[in-house]
Amino acid sequence: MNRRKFLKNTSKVSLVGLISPDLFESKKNSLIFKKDLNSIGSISICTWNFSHANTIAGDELESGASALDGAIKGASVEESNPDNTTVGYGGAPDREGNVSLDACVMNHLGDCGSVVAVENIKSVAALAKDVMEKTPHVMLAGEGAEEFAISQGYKAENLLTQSSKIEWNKWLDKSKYKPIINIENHDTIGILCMDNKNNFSGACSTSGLAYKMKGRVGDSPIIGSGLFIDNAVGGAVATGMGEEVVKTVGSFLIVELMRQNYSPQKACEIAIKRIIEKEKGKPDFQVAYIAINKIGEVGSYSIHTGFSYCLYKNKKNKNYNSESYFS
Ligand code: SD4
Repeated sequence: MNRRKFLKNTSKVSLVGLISPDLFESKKNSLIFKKDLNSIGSISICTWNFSHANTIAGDELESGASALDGAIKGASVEESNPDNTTVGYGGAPDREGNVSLDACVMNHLGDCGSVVAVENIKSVAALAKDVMEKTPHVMLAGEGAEEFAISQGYKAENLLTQSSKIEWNKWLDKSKYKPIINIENHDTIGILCMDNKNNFSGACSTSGLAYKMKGRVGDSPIIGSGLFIDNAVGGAVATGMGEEVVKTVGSFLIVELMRQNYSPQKACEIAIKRIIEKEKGKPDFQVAYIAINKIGEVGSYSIHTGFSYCLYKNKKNKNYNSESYFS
């Protein structure tokens, strides 16, 4: 990021409460960086208490990996985790018992890739990167995405674990279609990384709603909704009820707010309030966002309590409870 340009932009609005005093000081009406951007170091932030995934991503960045490779490495931990029933292998299936996955990635150049409703391939964040880098397209869906994966050497495997099958069979007893994401049933991994060149990338990977309609796709693979990166500003990623994130283009909104010098925290709060205003009441679904800006500040906010995120900074990972609109 061009430092002069950033400072010029930041001086256009009142900065009270928006920009961290740790990083800037005010001298003769102009803002001076207290720190060099290089001293910020590698940062990884991810949804939920995926400490292992976030530590793997952070360590990867520390060893010199690009932000994109760090984010994909982190996402792949949860994609391979059979106990995470909202991502990858072991993800809850649709109503008919098919596990179908959605993912996207976006890099510091503003390039992006996405795969939707993919079956039998677990590493969908990496697959989204391959769509971005090896095809002239942004998004591949369903069988086409799976065929592309096989052509790239990905292994086809059954993603329905025994325990996910048991849970699905229990659901089939009543098979009540209530497509809702609340605090108990979501665990999508959204991860934002800043590497040692101060470049950003992100990844978002999910199996979506448990027992969804066949073909249903949420926000997670939709650039601007589930994830958005602008290297001059920062990035944001979402988890929760995807339909509501799509309707408000949440991640793009947050990045645009940060462009106007709102802090990541404030930007996440405004994006959540946008959903609440639209709902005119207390929604029974959960949505949560995390965000990071160019100077390494992070934010997170959710509709309801229960959301947490991991932050890897200075070679250490920590899990934090997010603030929420309703307590
Ligand atoms: C979706 N946003 O498909 C995803 C689900 C999610 O944790 O975040 N689950 O709507």
